[in-house]
Amino acid sequence: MIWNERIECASREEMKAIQSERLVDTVKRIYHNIPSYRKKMQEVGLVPDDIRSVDDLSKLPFTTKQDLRDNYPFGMFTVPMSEIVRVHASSGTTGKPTVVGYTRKDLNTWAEVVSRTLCMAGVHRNDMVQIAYGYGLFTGGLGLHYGCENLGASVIPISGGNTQKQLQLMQDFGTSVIACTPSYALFLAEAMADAGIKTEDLNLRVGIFGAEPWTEEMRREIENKLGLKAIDIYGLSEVIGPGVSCECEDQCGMHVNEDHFIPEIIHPETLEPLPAGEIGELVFTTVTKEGIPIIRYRTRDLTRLNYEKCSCGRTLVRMEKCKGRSDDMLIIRGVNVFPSQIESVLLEMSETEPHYLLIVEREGNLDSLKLMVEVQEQFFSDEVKQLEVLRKKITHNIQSTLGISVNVKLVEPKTIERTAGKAKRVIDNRKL
Ligand code: DLL
Repeated sequence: MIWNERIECASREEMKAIQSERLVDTVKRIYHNIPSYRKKMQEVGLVPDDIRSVDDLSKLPFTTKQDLRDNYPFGMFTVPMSEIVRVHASSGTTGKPTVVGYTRKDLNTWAEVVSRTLCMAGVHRNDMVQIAYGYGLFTGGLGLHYGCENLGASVIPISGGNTQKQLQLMQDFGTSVIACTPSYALFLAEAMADAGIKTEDLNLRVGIFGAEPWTEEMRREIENKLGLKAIDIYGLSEVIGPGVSCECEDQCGMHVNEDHFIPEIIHPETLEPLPAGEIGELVFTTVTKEGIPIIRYRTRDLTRLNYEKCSCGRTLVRMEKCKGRSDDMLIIRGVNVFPSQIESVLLEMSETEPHYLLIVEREGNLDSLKLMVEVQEQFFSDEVKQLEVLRKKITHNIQSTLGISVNVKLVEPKTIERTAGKAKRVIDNRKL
């Protein structure tokens, strides 16, 4: 089923009843099949019968990326390998990748939640969807792929990169939906401008952008440059992949598919659950997965939840755009800095491009932050004085918004490395 009114517009009581029944079953399966999680429950004196409804969720121990690494590769799977029909893996910045496995039923669930999200975003069976997320171990490409097919749309499985080909197919095939990371969307826009292609030459209507944090300013920029509605889609491989949540056409928060994935917000340090509306770390419990069900997975993503009914009519809880991660937050001389805040400052200025790199160094005991940012072609002049004025302006704007001083270096357009996947925005050279 694609548009599922019974679930997407359920009352809170109805949703809690569905979640509770599924949670009780999941906890039993995990307890009996995953020794490491059973041990965690035993350590806090819990048995499966103690969990009777979602109200008991907060009694359960958390799961982290480290748990998946410690059980690498398949130690967290709850079914025999003969039941697993697909594996994906997420590359971490350190250590071994985290591996996840899907049964046939899991793949069906995944296709269903992705098609549900596409439907929310206004995609339909007459659309031509160009999937420029990477295909492979990353969940982006194949996750979107099967969701689109399930919806009945036409899929162009081009994968990431190969920008000229992307533009060619967009024109020749009349692509109406593009799915890729928001940073790649900007890169495509840049390549379009270089090739003299205008938005009117294309048939784009919707963009399904996710897999990395992006700001409202970036949304506006992408919408203007590509001539489409930019929709935020969220997910993580440990939970299922893309399709955990997604914005509807009203673009006011991402509806979580909470009949499958129960969200909670916790304080990232005390780990206590926070009341609805407060910003904290997002935690997910899957309640329908078979291959690798997961309990209270700490995503490290910072956001807040809104349980009010949406203007679109859906009651599925909404999560706000991610504010960054509890672990990519930089602390520069005591000030918490999110790369997205710097991005917002840059995007408010007409002279800069949204391509930047933050480099953190430690000299003695002092942290310093360097920002390399691309200047728009027309502002990049050989006149040192003009560039110095711009450099001072950026430094000032960041100082007044974030309260930190930053050493700004202006670079020519297109000198910061582009990727077809997730953009790397921070290099932290501190040995902390
Ligand atoms: O990035 C799955 C995905 C693919 C989502 C395509 C959306 C589109 P992982 O590689 O496991 O999975 O990375 C998950 O990426 O914990 C967030 O930090 C970040 N992330 C994903 N979507 C968003 C988003 C895929 N819309 C990690 N906004 C997550 C902000 C996002 N961050």
